[in-house]
Amino acid sequence: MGSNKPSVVMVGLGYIGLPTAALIASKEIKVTGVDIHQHVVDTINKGEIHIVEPDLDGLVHHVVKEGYLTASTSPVEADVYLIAVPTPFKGDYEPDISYVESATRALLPTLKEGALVIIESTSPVGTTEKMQAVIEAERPELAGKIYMAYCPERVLPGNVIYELEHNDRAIGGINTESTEKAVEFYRHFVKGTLHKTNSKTAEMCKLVENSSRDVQIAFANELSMICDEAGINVWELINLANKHPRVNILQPGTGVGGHCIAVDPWFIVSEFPEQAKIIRSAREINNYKTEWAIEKVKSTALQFKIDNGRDAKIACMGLAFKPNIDDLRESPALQVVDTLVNDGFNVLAVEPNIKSHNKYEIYDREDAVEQADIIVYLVAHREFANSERVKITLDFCGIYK
Ligand code: SAJ
Repeated sequence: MGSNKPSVVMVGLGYIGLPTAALIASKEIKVTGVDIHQHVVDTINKGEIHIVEPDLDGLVHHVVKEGYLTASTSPVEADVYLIAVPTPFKGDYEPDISYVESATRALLPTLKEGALVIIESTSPVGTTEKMQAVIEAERPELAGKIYMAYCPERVLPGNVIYELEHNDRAIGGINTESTEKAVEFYRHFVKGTLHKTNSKTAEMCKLVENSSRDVQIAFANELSMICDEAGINVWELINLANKHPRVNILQPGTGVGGHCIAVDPWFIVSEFPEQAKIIRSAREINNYKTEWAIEKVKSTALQFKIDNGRDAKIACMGLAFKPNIDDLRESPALQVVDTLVNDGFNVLAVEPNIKSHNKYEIYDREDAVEQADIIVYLVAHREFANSERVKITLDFCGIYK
């Protein structure tokens, strides 16, 4: 790596790439951030940001002003290359690694002997070795002369800056030299413990972390539907069961949203369909929980109409994919509202973390409660805590636990 401060290229300036690039740059390491979107590059070069994440704006402003972070649409020569681009899935739940491959190909002209290439994007098992093969096919003279490793991010949206620096990391090289090189690099900016492994194990580790959470949430969601049939308060039940020293059940909700936990398990299922039975069921249960909630709201509204001779006004409390954030992407709560509205129900949307929405008028909490006939709690935002149980209430997220 030459001098003890390497030069760095970060490919992908999204929710992970930008905070990581900024954190590295804050250690007085020169970072070139690369993104295919010109407006992202322009925004960052002005010292501004294009995503919502606490404390990120100040950090980016500082490192751009000090000259440690610059953004560009194409990579430059560097000692270390990091890849943090999206890996979505295709329609049939098959992982799509085309962005990782394009990012790898974009590096090809600038790669030199001794460079270290690290993939951080969530990836199916074997991706790092596949990208090694891509590099060696296009630049055969570099075969065996560059280092490659996989190191997944595991930060929680909303707490990214802190977790980037303090979480432990699993670092897996294509060989032990690569692992060592990558560990040496992360030591510049990570305070958590750096655990050494191989690339395939590190790739699987990321998928397993999110699948584990998905399976645990599915257990809670399954319990909530069983308890509804049995006439048992699931929140009280879980609270009591968790008094056992070796039981720790998570919380049921409207379903599992966000762009990680609802996606990553499919990478395992699609590669290992015969073996991944619990992982697949968990995905299905968590998706079904949202459908189940929608049916509950609809049948309650239809009963209201039978009893009162008019359509119910339904206050939907929360649109975000989890409590106390403003992120509506892949949100089960939004799916409930979208379906109810599409099916002709009369909905008042409440989301204290956003001011406006392109499709829905956002109601003030008190106004919605006053106007509504049915109140549906979809996300346990702190603003909804201690709400009184008035009118007809459906609680999918434990407001009244
Ligand atoms: N949820 C429940 N019940 C629970 C906990 C969560 O229904 O008891 C729901 C949430 O409401 C939300 C979804 O699950 O809809 C996911 O929320 P989350 O807070 O569990 O996770 P994310 O998606 O914000 O972030 C996860 C984290 N992974 C793990 O905790 C194993 C984070 O550390 C990862 O870095 C991130 O995915 C990622 O980028 O992969």
